Amino acid sequence: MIAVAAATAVAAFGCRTGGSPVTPGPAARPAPAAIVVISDAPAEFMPSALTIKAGDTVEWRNTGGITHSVEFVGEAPPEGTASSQSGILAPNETYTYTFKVPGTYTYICRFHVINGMIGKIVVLADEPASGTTAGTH
Ligand SMILES: [Cu+2]
Repeated sequence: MIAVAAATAVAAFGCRTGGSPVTPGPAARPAPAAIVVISDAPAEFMPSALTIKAGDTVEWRNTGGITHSVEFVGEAPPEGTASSQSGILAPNETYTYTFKVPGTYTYICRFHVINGMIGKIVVLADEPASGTTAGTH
């Protein structure tokens, strides 16, 4: 029964013809798979640790009243070194980055790293949902 249901779900999900478009809006910018909220008091990323899949886009939103930044450190940054740094993020500004390479990426806010303003993005390989490796961790 479970196998039949899963197969049906995959078939339905995989069929994109004949239905009405589900994704409105401009296609120029991919919709973020996750949002990290940046706050002032305390200065932090929320959530500070995030797990996504390769190909997912993360959006950081500076909801505070002071400037912050998102800058990858440590391990090799994801593709596009130049664009993997947000630069100065003024209040209400956002920064988005699409992670294409699996790995664990640590980032900081240059202004508040001394206060522990550090975040982590874990990018998992975008495997097909076959379930063959499920339950290994
Ligand atoms: Cu900051």
